[in-house]
Amino acid sequence: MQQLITRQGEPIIHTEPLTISKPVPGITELPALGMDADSIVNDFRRYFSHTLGRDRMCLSAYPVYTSLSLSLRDRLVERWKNTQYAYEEINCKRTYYLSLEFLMGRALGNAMLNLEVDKPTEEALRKLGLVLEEIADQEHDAGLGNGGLGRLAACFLDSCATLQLPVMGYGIRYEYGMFRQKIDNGNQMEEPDHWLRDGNPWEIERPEFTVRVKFGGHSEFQTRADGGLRAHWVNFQDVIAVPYDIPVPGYRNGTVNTLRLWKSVATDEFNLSEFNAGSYTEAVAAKNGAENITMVLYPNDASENGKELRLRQQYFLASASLQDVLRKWVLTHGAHFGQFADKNCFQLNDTHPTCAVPELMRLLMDEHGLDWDRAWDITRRTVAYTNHTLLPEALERWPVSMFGRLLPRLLDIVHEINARFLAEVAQRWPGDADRQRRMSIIEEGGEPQIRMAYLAVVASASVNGVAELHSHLLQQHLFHDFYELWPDKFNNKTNGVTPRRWMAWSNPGLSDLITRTIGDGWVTDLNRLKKLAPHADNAEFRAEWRAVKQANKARLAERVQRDCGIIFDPDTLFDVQVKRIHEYKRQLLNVLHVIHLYDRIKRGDTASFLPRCVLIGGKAAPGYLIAKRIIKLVASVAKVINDDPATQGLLKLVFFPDYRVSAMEVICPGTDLSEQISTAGKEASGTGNMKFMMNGALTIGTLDGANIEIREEAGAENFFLFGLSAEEVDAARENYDPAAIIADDEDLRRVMQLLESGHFNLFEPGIFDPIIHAVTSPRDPWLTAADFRSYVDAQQRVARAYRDQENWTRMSILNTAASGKFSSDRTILDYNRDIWHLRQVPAWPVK
Ligand code: 26Q
Repeated sequence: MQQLITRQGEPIIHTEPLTISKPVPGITELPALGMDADSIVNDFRRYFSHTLGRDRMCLSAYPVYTSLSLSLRDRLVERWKNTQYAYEEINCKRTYYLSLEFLMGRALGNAMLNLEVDKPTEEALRKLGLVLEEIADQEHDAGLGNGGLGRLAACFLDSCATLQLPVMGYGIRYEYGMFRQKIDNGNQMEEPDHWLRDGNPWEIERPEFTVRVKFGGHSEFQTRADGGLRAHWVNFQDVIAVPYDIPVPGYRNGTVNTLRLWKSVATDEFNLSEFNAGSYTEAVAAKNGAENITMVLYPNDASENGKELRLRQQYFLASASLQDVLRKWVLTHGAHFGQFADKNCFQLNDTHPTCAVPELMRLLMDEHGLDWDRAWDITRRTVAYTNHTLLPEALERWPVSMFGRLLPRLLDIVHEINARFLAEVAQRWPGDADRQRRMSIIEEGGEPQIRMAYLAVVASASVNGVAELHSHLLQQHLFHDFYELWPDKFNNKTNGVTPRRWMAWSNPGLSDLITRTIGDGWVTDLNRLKKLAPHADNAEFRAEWRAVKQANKARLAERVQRDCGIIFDPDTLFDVQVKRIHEYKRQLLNVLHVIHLYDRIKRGDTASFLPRCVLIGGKAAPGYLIAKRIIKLVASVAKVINDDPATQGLLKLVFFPDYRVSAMEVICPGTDLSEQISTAGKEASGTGNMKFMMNGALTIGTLDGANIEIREEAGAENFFLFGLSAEEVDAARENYDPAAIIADDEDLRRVMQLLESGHFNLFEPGIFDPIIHAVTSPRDPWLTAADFRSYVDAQQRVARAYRDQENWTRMSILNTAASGKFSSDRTILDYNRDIWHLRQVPAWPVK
């Protein structure tokens, strides 16, 4: 990477904000804004005509979207201030959710719903002669995340605001979010997602809270008056972090919390030596080095290890956020840190922000003068860590050499943490050198590496997994040594999703029916959905439930026709798998089943054939070649099936391009069957599984992640279970023989023969060989062949069940009724009860 441009000690040119000498309360005094249609119309007109300067001839829809968004944002800002005043007034404890990803999706509909101006806004648009769907469709998804982990952070923010908890999100304002996926001849093509190009009406820049983040240089030590050492980070290069705030409204409760995203900017300083040497353009061009830190989201959902720019992003987020928190602390408490740990908590969303551990130590010691023991006590009491994966290839490690070059002072601190920790291990298990080696934060042997997960565990007051099985496996395998040392640190927090976006907003038909039946309390108390269960026996209610699903399927079918050019018949079973493309998630198993159905049709075995439409969607990491080949396979099989007259009315398959949050809002309500078919023990939780369940889809799934809890809640009779358990998976690997399994199973044999014959790739011979090889290899980690028979049998049970529409509808209702546990409100209340211990603080009313 380019050298960053500033050097310590060089002149600073206007980076310090101008301030007014004292507060001027009068400048914020305004009457409360009306929440009725006419007030919204007025504000809309002013923004459109005056602020944006558009006239009646304007035919572009984006300024219309912007004007409406700014009108609603004003109403959020009123409540935002009153929320912050309430928090400041009582000086409450706060939690900071640190995450490299916040997959927020669109904000307009969410603001309408949570502010309770959905009806007035629709009326306002009617008066203006505008159509909501068209305007809402203008908004670029805020795609600042890869998948589950990023969307979880977004659902958590919604729940925290709804529960009136003082929680703030800290993240990165990527210039380019998750790439847009185009499918060209079945191949994934990535296009940059320049989501900010047309402006983002939901963000407010706060240059007054700019901070500096240092990189490079080295440490020097000075003896303090008390004889201790004080470290100085010298010869660094620095980058400016500018915060942008995004309002996060709670559900109809006056609370608006904050998501603060950092953008990196070069300092205004120039490298004067280069400047004076006449290298003006080089000095200016070097700004790129600083500005590219927040340029682009890494599009891998399993870590792409060792990329220096990624480490820069991680430290940039951690340092800027901690400096921001400490600035606020010093403002009200001065240099007294005695209460700090009682008032602050940092929740790490996976290991990605784990630089926060040594950075908090550094700031407390080097900038605020605390000694090691006090700083360590504060760190260990304030930091908590959530793990999201067991896959060894996804565990973050940084080469000590790179870490030390970029963050020399932090490496000193990591070494010291490790030395003290290993002394503790030696105390507990004297002479157990192997255990010391196993548990060391620094992995030796070969290039020494920092194990970020171990650093997070050692420094945290709490370590949690994201579903019962996952947390259990963390304790028994990945962190077993640590669990023996500190059993009380470990706990489970089963994931959840917000029912506001995933039911109330995206499925208004179902929401209305539910509200008419059991009242509207379910939106913030999802366990009330249990009251739907008795209505499953009511034929009239079932008919209404079915009509809603039918309308949602019609909406999804329209979308499939628009985006894939294929006609889905809403009278068939809609069978859906949408998630990142990954071998462990086994989209391949799904395709093998579809090929099997096609084979049945071709050989005339259609006597009891249930017509179905299969939709598969998701993005592959750009460098994950086998995942991209799986997409190609789906597209190729789809082409053969959809073009073959024999499948007419029986079978369709599509690969749905550019799967994202706003697409899920249409897909989820229109789904009958939710595919959750990962190799057991590999999917930490899954959260799409929960969204489908709430919307009345039935699940076909393995005993993996939160599927286990979904089945427990729904009842085994309302869930299509198949496949090996996590324990059986481990045992099966011993002498796994896929060739024998294929030879013994006529259906699988015929499927593999079709694949091997090149039937789906007539003009591209050999392209699926890597896939065939993966399935037939005795070393296939995902045991695809092992679960094929059991999966096909479960799909047969699905088909039988679906043919009995009355009973299917019953099961659908019972799934929704049992989905209360999977509200992120429940998850957040669990985090708060066991880890954060925050008070719920109502916002000041808007008067
Ligand atoms: C790390 C380093 C470098 C580049 C990228 C990454 C990286 C980025 C994102 C690693 C992992 C992720 C995302 C992981 C993720 O989404 N995990 C999912 O988290 C969900 C929420 O807990 C779970 O439901 C899923 O089971 C889990 O796969």
